[in-house]
Amino acid sequence: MSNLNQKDIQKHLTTSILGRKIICLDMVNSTNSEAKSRAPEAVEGTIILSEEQTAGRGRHGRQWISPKGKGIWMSLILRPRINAQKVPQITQIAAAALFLALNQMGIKKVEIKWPNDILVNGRKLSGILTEMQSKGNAVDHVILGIGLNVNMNRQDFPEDLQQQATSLYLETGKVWGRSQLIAEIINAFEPLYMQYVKAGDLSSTLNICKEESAVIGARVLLHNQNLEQEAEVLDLGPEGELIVRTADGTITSIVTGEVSLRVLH
Ligand code: BTX
Repeated sequence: MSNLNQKDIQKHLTTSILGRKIICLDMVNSTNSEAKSRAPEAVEGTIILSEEQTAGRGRHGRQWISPKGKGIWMSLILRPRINAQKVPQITQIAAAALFLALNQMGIKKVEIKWPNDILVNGRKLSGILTEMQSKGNAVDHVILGIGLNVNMNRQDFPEDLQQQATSLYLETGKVWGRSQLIAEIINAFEPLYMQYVKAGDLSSTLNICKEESAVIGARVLLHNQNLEQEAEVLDLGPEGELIVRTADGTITSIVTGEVSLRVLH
């Protein structure tokens, strides 16, 4: 599998702002950390990719397995003029874009597991990590990190993940080129992102996140720090928040942030 380069990715790009500059590296600890340190000098839409991450991160300090050449480990540097409270929705926009891009590439049975995972056949194919730098309420920049398992086989995952995680190779039996896929993700992301940051319009994203949800209608276990609670997921609210009914019948909404959830069967 040849290394990623800017030219091959840009060949497939139809965007006007995102992806004008694409930096392809061999090895970093985390593309999100790399993007954060390059952010002060970077133009909006700069993309950092690495063949390998030695300390890829998920949410709450969790690890993201990122073996060499086998996946898409990328971070976008964004400068939305929005309030800090509006940033979690960028994760939902990325989830909708991933759904569209995978669909476009012919991948079926893709579902969005609120707030930041993409499942195929119930297994995790991709995860999103959105981080930001703000001064008070004003956002300076957002780093949108996306990890997508492309050509990993079972043994590339540690044993405890082998049943929960998947890759495009494992789902389709075919080895995938990464450049077009990267471009399709960015192509799908840009219009949804622009609608949101320019017009405050999240409706297209929400339609996709609702229709393709892995959790709406499901019973889930919510974890919030040390608290665990069972709930039924009813819907997504207008800001992409999760609307749940807890065991005592109370209906509440949960904003992306501290909460993780597991679907109960
Ligand atoms: P998350 O906290 O929702 O998921 C992390 C959990 O997912 C881990 O605890 C583990 O159970 C499982 N996991 C770890 N690696 C993989 C994998 N390769 N495939 C499937 N499941 C896995 C999800 O966080 C957000 C991940 C974002 C990763 C991108 S990669 C580019 C950017 N740089 C960086 O450091 N992180 C982001």
